[in-house]
Amino acid sequence: MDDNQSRTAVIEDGRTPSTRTVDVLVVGAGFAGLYAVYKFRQLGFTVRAFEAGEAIGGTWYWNRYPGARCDVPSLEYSYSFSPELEQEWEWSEFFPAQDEIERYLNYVADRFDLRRDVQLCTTVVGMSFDECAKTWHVDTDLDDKWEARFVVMATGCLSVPVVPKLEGMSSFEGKVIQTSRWPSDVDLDGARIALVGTGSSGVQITPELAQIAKHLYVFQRSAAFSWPSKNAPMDPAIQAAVKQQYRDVRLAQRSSPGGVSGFGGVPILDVPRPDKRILAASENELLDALDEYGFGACRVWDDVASDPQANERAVELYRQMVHRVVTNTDTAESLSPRGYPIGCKRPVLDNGYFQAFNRDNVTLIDLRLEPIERVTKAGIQTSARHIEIDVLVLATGFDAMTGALTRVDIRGPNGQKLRDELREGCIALLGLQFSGYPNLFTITGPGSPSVLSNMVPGIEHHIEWISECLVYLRERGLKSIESTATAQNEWAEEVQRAAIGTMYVADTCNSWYLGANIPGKKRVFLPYIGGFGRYVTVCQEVVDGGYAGFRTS
Ligand code: N01
Repeated sequence: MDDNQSRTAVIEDGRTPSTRTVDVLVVGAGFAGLYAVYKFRQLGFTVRAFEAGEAIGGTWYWNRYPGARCDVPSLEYSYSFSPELEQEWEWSEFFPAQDEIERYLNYVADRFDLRRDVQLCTTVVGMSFDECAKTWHVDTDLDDKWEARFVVMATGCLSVPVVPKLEGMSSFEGKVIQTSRWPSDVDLDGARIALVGTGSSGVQITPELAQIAKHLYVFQRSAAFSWPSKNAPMDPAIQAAVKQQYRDVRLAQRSSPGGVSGFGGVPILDVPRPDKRILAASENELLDALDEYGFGACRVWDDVASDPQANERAVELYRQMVHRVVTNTDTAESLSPRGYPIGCKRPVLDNGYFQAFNRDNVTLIDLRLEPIERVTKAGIQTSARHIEIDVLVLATGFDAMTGALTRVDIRGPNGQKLRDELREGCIALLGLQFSGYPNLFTITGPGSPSVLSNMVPGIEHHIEWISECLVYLRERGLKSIESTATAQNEWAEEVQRAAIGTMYVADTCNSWYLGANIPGKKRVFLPYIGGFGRYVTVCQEVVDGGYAGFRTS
């Protein structure tokens, strides 16, 4: 890179220049943004990360609601870039809770002196590409201006919350809290709480709120498929064994479908067995499976993931299990999923979700039977009754995978807006770069395995791929790289093709993977389901082919 100028232009002496310049500008300071700072700096690039939050951590800073927990084993949901870090950090549980992950990320930030290149409380609002200078002009909400040869959007897949438009909400005199913007200082002991939403966040928070609320009302639009997490305190022997073989663990992650090695002996979920077909099973076999596997009984059959009839039989098994656990028959019936298959939405892992409905202070409101009419100043009016509450908790999801990109006004060389193309269902080449937007990279963007795999190895892989690419450009005196429209379209077709035949795209499936929770968002399957290992191979082939599908200049 010819930019001696850009290496020195970050003014640290208190003067405020009109425009400040770095080689790589990173948006976000969660798992991805922090590693980006580390990696680009290590390679000699100047780097600056902007983070909207008051602290680092991304997802694990914002989602501090009671019960927030990762559904990937801690020993695998961790950085691999530093063998020393791997040895130093001790995980206390198999599935880490939010506060432990947040502590880990803060430890990493200090351990590698990352904070000096992270600017908190700063939202990137827009950017445009200067074709002549091959540079991005970036604006923040602080009105300062930055120039960067490269921009890396480390903005997360689930970072822009959806707030439902409930009539009368502004008149409510109690507290409204989103799970994804949970305040650190709220005390809900003895409160009457309404919870709207029963996806992963709603399911995780339910048993926690049940323990502290005077009364908890759970407003459910669709019943969730959730499985007991089987979380447990970390077994020190397992932790020590994994630490001894971390290099093998990491290699196995990068060649596995889901970015998880399976080392570490964590009992995750019961998995399909090639010899078991639910359509061939007798009623007695089904009952035996329920006795043996509980909620996992619906998952052990080989035909459930691909055959809609088999899937419906598995759903019926799941419903039977709900009725076994939940004592009130009407509540159990409402909590029994209907109308969409297992494997359509992200599986939820819980810690006592269904059991919470057996408590006297928990009531399920089935919105299919009793819709919300409006929020009042003292509570919620449904079609059947008025429910007085002190607090309204919204666990209503995210504008997934593209929301954080559409929120920023990103304009390419001809003034075209990325948000317009995303609305049309545009998918990035390898989930890494959009045609027409040179030198702009997305971490775990639409078209990457991302949310279908372990995010941390995915993030590390992307940042390493990008940094190798930047070094490639620097060594050849090249100033820009951009995916071609042809390669991008071919990849977008591959992403859709890979999902065909799965329950993710079944006619009856409406999920955030498909953008179905956002009115007007085009129905496109956004993540790549072909497997993380296969994806890593494809990315390497692109590099080996001299960045095949990309144009450099
Ligand atoms: O969001 P969701 P989430 N009125 O979209 C309901 C990750 N995550 O935050 O299904 C009434 O899944 C909506 O109803 P319906 C994980 O990848 C991981 O829970 O659309 N209800 C649904 O029940 C996860 O998949 C972890 O009918 C309304 C809920 O709100 C992803 O984040 C923990 C409504 C939204 O569920 C998103 O999970 C937490 C309305 N107007 C999150 N609008 C772990 O690692 C929406 N809903 C374990």
